[in-house]
Order: sequence, then structure tokens, then C-alpha cells
Amino acid sequence: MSIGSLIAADLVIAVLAAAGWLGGGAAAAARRRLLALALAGFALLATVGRAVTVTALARAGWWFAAEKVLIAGPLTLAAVAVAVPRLLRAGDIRSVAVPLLFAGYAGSGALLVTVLHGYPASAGAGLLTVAGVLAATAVSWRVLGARPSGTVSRTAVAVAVGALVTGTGLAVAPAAAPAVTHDHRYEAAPEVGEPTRRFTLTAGTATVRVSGRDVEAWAFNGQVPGPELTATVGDVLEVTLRNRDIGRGVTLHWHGYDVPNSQDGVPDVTQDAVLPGQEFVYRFRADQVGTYWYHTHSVSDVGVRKGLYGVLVVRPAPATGVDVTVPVHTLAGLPLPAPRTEPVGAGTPVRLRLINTDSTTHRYALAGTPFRVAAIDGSDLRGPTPLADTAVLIPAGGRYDLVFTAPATPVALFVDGRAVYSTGPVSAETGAWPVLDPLTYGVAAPVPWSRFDKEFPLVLDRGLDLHGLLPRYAHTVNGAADPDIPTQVVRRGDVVRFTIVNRSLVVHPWHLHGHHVLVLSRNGKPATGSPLWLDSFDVRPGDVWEVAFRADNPGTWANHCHNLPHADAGMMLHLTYS
Ligand SMILES: [Cu+2]
Repeated sequence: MSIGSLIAADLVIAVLAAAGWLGGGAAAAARRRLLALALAGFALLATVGRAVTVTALARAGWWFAAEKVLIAGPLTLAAVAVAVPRLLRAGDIRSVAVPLLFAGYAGSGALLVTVLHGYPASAGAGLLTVAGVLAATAVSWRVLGARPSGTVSRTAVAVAVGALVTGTGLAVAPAAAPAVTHDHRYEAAPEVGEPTRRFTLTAGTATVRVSGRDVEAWAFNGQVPGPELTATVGDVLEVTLRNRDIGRGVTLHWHGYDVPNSQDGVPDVTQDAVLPGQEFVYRFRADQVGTYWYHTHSVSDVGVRKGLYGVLVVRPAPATGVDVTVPVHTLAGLPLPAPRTEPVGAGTPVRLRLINTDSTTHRYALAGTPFRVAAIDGSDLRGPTPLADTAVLIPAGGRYDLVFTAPATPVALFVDGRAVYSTGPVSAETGAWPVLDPLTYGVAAPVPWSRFDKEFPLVLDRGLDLHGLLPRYAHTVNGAADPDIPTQVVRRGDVVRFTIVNRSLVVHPWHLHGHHVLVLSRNGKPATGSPLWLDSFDVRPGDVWEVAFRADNPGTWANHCHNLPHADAGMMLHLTYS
């Protein structure tokens, strides 16, 4: 069982336990003795079951197993200690209603802390929870008429009020230093020489035809995806971005391309968004070979989804053989690209450049031929071995280059079971194929660093964000949401290590701008395959990734989840050079 499933199972059992105690309390209050006993017994079983899931999580190395014991543990133990003895010796079942309800309130309170407050646990949230549990218990006492003595009730009320006041103050106070504010004096573009490849991309609303339907899109040069930009390594690219009528502005971000900071296309960080009627010229040297893509970074969760993206391919030399790009996207619920079939002569070398431009993972399966994964995120792999009947999972923003020699029989590429590219008719059931783990694929090389100058933990979670005008259920990093996540500060030349922990129940595809990170380990297991230099990688629920990079590209860089609605809902911070 994966850590992610254990976390989910633990949450479900916690909900069942809380519901059992509450239901038992209600049944006892209604003098339904058998029902009360059954529900309380069920809740007790679930509570014991939680001990099993928490132990399993601790044994699997889950970072937050201790927190489950520290927050939920004492409340649950208190609840069981109060409720069970009374249940066993009670003459009148109604007399155990309040202890059972207390157990239910305690379980619910602990659940609320887990789901709403998240990481890091604070004294404030703990006190608030205790206050809430005591208050609810006191109200139940009054309503059910089983009044406690004056001293007990006065003490309980005092504790509750005190905890409420302190707790509220602590929970709302900012947990960390404010983020570095970005001013608008952007860095000047560096001199890169005379352009050798010039392109113009005009962003505008457009109606495009997808699967026989007209779709309202935002497009570069009227097409989705935008024009494919190609270059040979060493070229100087000059791309003029114009905005015809995208009211919320556009920029161009070169996803995976470690351009100088001023060319990175992040509005309010490296440039102003380009508004209707305006233009911005990007210039950079194409010194990285491989498969990349570009997309708007202005209201990117909307802009990319509506079609403001395209492919960037930089080749070491003019293409030989068959070289196909497959940028996968979902436009208005319809899958792109349209399926395409073209015969390829036997013996021809073929490179399929698979690009995931959506916000969630896609599954790719190449049927009919053995193949190798030649590159991931633009970086060539070391010693990739032939694979057959094996699927690959590409995270949001990620790219895999698959290479093979065309056999005499047809081959087909399936994305989530749909054929998107083929050389002839192929029927294959790829759904049960195993999935490649890139951390164990190819030939290892030693990690180039033995010590790290800077270490940053990044705990990805969900939580209530009370810092804005309206409270929101944000996607958080280290308990805070954009713009309140402290900026990471590095010095040029530092070797930096991120430890990225996913405490939530959804996948977060992590993406640092301006740098490729080397994967060191996942869930405590060191990477044993080819060195993996990634710019986009899926941190699944319960995962702990260690990645590192050398700070060699000065500037202020976005560091965010590439599930773009998550980034928009808070999961975005910045890394800057001192
Ligand atoms: Cu995310």
C-alpha cells in the first residue's frame, strides 16, 4: 500500500470513528441502548484501526505520523477513557450520551485541524480545537440536562474562553516573515548577439475547430497549439509577442528553458504582462538541446487551458529520420492533438517528443515496437535500455523523448488509451502495462556534490488561508499561500537542496523556473538510474522527494505547482539571489 493510500485510508477511518462516536451519543440521548452500544463499539474499532494506519505510516517513514499521534492521539484517548467505562457500567444509557458526544467532538476537532489547518501544527490551532470541543460538550450538557457541578462547568467555560481567545490570535497571526515584494524595475535583457531565428506570436481570441466542433479559444497566431518554434543549438531566438485582445494580458514563459531571468516571462516578477495593443520582444541563445514548450504565465491557469501554448524544439543538427512532436492538451474538454497516421519505412529512426501541456498527469503507451526513453525534460538520459509493453507517466509540463527504429509492422502511440499517432492500424490493450520508474532507468553517475549550502523543506498541503480579504481553502507550501510564502534566498554558486513533501491528497507537479534539478531520492530511496535533471516532476500524495541544483542563473524565479489552478490557489513562491 502506498503512503498516499495509507493517508487516505487513515482519513476515512478517522471520519468513521468520529461519526460513530457522535451517532452513539445521539442514540444514547434518545435512549436507544442497542444502537448506542453498536455505534460506540464500531467507533472503538475504528479508533483501534487508526492505531494500525498511523503505525504503518510511521513505519513507511511518513513525516507527519507523529503529528497524528500528537494532535488526534490525546483527544481520542481522553474520549475513549471517558466514554467506555461509563458505557460498561451505565444503568441509564442516557448518562453516557455526553461522554460519547465528547468523543465525537474530539474526533471531529482533530479532523478539522488535519483538513483545514494542515502544516505546520500551531499552538493556536490546538487551543482553538480544545476550546471548540469543550464548548460543544458544555452545550450538550445543558441541552441534555445532565448538568455538571458549578465548579466543573465554570472551569470548563474559563478554559474554553481562554483557549478561544489565545487560539484565535495565534491562528490568524502571520506564521512567517512576509514574502519579498517585487518591484517593477526589471532586469535588462542581456546581450546575446544578432538573432538568427525570428518569430512573431500574436495572442488573441479565436474560434478553433477541435474534433469537428467549434471551440472559443485563446490562440497564438489563430491556432492551438501555437506555431512550433524550432531552432538549432547556438541559434539566437528573437520572439516578438503581441497581444491583440487578451484583456488579462499575456507573456511567454519558456518552460524548461533556463533563459536569463529577464526573458522568463513571469508577470510582475520579470516583466509586466503584455496588455492588448502592446508587445514584448524575447531574445535568448538556444544553448539547450531538446524538447520544450512555451506558454503564457499571465493568469496562466486560464490562459494555458484556453490554448496559449506551443512547442519549442532545439536540435543539435537538422533532423534526420522522422521527428514528431506530440503536445497533449485538453481544450474545452476535447483532447488534442487530433489522431494522425503516416506510414514510416522500415529501418527509419523515429523520435517522438511527448509533451504534457495539461495540468494533470497523462499516461503514454507506445505499442508495436521496443523503444528507449532518450531524454526527459530536454536532458538526455545516460544508457537508456530498450523497453517494451511499458507505459510512461508524464507530469504536467513534463516531456519524454521516445526513440525507436521503425519496424516493418505498424506502431501506435496511445495517450490515456486513445491512439494519437500511428504508422498504420494497431490494436493493442495497453491499460495493464507496467509504468516506467525513471528513477531506476538507465545508468547511474555519481552525484556531483557532497554537501549542500542551502536546504529548503517544501511541505505541500491544503489549509484555510485567512490572510486575504476573504478566507480561502488554499493550496499551501509550509502552511502559507501565495503571496505569504517566504521567498527562498540563495547566493550564486550555492548548491541547494529541496526536500518536497506532499501532505495533501492530490498530486503536485513541481516546477522551478530557471534551473533543472537533479533527483537525489524519493521516499528515502536514492535514485539509482541515469542522472535525472528535471524541471517538472509529480510529487504524489505521501511522497518525499529530495532534489538539488547549483544556483547558477541569477534572478528572481517562480517556484510553483504546475497544476496551474493549484498555483493560482496559493501554491507558488519565489527563489531569489542575494
Ligand atoms: Cu499542485
